[in-house]
Amino acid sequence: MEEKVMKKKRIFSGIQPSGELTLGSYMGAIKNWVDLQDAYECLYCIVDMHAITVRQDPATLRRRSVSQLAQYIACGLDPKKNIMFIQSHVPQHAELSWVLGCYTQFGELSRMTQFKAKSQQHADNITAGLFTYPVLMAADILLYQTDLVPVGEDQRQHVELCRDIAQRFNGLYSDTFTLPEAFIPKMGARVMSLGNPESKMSKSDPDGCVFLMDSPEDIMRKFKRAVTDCETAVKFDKVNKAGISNLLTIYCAATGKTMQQAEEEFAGQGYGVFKPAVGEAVVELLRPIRKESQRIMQDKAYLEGVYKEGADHARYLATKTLSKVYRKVGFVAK
Ligand code: AQP
Repeated sequence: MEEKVMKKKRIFSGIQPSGELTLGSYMGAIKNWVDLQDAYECLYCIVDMHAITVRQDPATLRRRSVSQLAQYIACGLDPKKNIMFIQSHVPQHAELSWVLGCYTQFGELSRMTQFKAKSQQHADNITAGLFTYPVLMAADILLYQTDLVPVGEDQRQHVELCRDIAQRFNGLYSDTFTLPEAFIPKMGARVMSLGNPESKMSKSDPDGCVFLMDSPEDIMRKFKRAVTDCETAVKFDKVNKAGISNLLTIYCAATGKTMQQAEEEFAGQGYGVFKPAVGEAVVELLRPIRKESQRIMQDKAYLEGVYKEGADHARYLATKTLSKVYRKVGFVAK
């Protein structure tokens, strides 16, 4: 019997080089990217155009964009299997974003929780780019006819909006875009700040945040200082024990243990034993990533080859979708 060759489904995801990569972005996104790279055709992007929605120092942004690629590879993403590129190298992202912006309502964008949070955080610089960020994100995803978007919980709302925009466009002009689904991990979907377990671990909050490139000493210090509560039991209870629950989640995601196994392991032991144990698990998780990343960063020519080849491939795919969109909305062919 003839075997049917199934086309692999496609994945797109990206992270802004607006700061160093964090344990949150690793557990919420990159770890899953690595797990999915064999079963899917994957595009993993460094979304520098998103990063400038808040002020960046140009030299730092340039350096971070390249070191983020080195860290992606060090985390286990294989450039031979995945298309890895820098967003601004593929101008079709900006072009599709303009078109999709004309099919997105002001009211929809006003409801985005990330916009509300970031416009409070950057009250002196609330730009149109910050407001239309989700439209650019929709363009990133739809440009590649993406099936699956592996992201942390905080990005779910943006993926939902992307689906709404795609559905609206498809409804007006017949099927143009694949409708993407968010892929949110079971463990680590929302890693919380070590300093304030009520808020998300973010690269813009260095005190509560563990960076992939942190030294073992820094990691241990951050975990020993992590905010907990005045009880002693190591138990998962998100409402009453937010700090301990966060540390348990990090421990499970770092070691692959279940919540029950982790609770049993630390039963009867105080936080003085538990907190350093979580720190050590994270140190061991990140040790090879840090070492490999430092090694790859020495080879600038290799990194340049990866992002240039990635952008060539991405542009080829993106052009197909963009031409279709331009035709459908009524632009005259070149
Ligand atoms: N704390 C987190 N827990 C789980 N997943 C997380 N992600 C980020 N933080 C956590 C996921 O990682 C990807 C990073 O996306 P991003 O850097 O482009 O956007 P972000 O969510 O705005 O990142 P930060 O760290 O919060 O940046 P700042 O401080 O600049 O606002 C996404 O898939 C996200 O879900």
